[in-house]
Amino acid sequence: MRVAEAVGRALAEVGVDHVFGVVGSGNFHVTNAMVAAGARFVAARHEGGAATMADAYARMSGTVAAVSVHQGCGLTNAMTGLAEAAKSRTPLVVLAAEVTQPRSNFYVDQDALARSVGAVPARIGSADTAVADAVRAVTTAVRERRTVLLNLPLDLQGLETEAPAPAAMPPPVTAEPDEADVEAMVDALARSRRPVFVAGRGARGPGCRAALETLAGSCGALLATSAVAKGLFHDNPWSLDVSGGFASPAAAELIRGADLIVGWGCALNMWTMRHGRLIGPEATVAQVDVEPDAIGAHRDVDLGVVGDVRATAEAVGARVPPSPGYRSEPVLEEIAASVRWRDVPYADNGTAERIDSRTLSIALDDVLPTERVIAVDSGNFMGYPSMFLSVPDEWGFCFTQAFQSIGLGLATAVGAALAQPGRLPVAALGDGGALMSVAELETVARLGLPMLVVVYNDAAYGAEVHHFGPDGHPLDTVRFPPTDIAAIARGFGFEALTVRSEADLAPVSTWLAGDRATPLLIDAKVTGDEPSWWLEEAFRGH
Ligand SMILES: Cc1ncc(C[n+]2csc(CCOP(=O)(O)OP(=O)(O)O)c2C)c(N)n1
Ligand SMILES: [Mg+2]
Repeated sequence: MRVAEAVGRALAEVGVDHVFGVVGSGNFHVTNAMVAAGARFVAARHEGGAATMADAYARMSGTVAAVSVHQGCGLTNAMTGLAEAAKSRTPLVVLAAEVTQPRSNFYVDQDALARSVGAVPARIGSADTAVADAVRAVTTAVRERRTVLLNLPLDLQGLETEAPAPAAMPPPVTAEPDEADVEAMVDALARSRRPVFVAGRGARGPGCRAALETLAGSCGALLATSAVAKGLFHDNPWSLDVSGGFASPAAAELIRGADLIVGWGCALNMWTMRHGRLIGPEATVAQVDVEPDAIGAHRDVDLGVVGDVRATAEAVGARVPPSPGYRSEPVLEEIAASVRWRDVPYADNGTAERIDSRTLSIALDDVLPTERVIAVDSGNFMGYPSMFLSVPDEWGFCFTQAFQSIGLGLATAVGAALAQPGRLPVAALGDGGALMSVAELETVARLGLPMLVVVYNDAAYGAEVHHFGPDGHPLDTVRFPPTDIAAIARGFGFEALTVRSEADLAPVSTWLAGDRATPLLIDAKVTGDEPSWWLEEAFRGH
């Protein structure tokens, strides 16, 4: 068997069952070998799309995924999505063909590219070690939660190899917390009268939700998440939804009232903590993370516990003395009445030509089925779909914003849709991000995904308009003539609507009631005269 074939087969055999990519000569054989061994190949129309589809697939399935790209330019096209994945510690294996002759047109220093975005460079070193090298790349991706670039040198790909059966991956290791740290956390919780838990990406693992809810129930903690873990405590009556810039005024006030904030698998970064403004002057801050380097990386913490979220929550839960803590009847009532953004009164700023983004989002929240998975692009608009559309659990929200890139939302929705096929996938995009990634509309239509794409179209890079407009700067570089995105979508095979008022949304119900064999795009002409609340908040922080 040839090296390329042996590598592809080994990857599929150790469990990489989805591979996203754009196939060229250099990755043709390895990709086909994965397909022959049972993996599903998803053709994207741009490698940037492929990388983000794989990232979202891995996040929303809780597994590892692969990206397959051509040498050089295939990899450079994927780099923005790979930076996002690497920063988010998504387990990904990127199969990249590689030329080793510096005079080749395709030459680029692929190791340097990987390192520059925080991915781990790896390589098939020889025909003899090919399978072991491939399995090692998957092991690193899964065990260390890394994005691994596995280079496949072209001059090795055609060599013969024995292709031994791949070794099984070593079993996962649970990071048990230190006894003394558990004791310190028990003490901190026992002393606290108003604890708030903020759960992050590290709390999305098996059993974490139950362990945290049980512990929070014992010590009377209120529950919140970072944006990437939105949905984790969805139906818990003590849930404040997302902490940080996205939080509603009532949620922010309750978090600010905490005397102890515990980040569980959560960086407690400037977004989640509003540059520290959600931490009251008297509050103690604790953080639990499997990685020692993560503790205190974004802010000083009074107590750091190195350990797995579930193992730590269970160990602490076994000893913490029961207390009502922050939980009282008035707090429960306040959460029920005013934590959801859609319950916060607002003055609708819609016109005959344009719909208010809040009105649009609330109307969609009412009509869309509960079983949904929402992917959100970047921009001024992003808070509306993130906070006005509810999601059933942590598998219902995919937030690829670690690199703050626009243009990743649509591909995110594709990966999420494939990982959660029982749910309605919703891609919420700005017009800027939608047009940047427009090629993947073809992928959505070709795959027959039952997707709803909502474009919050203000004919502008609204984030920039609101950033610079108030200071009187010229805005011609960030404003655009109107674009008929509905017509563009029809060209790709979508059904499409132009929406200027709530009444224009009526056909959405008809589409939902049908077989959804054709995806639907809503080109919502939204008002663009006000910055969203979270953007204003973010500017204040800088
Ligand atoms: C790849 C990339 N390029 C540029 C930016 C800077 N940027 C941030 S938001 C934004 C505007 C996005 O416009 P749109 O998608 O229409 O959303 P809106 O802000 O109008 O709601 C831009 C250009 C970025 N974050 N990422
Ligand atoms: Mg816009």
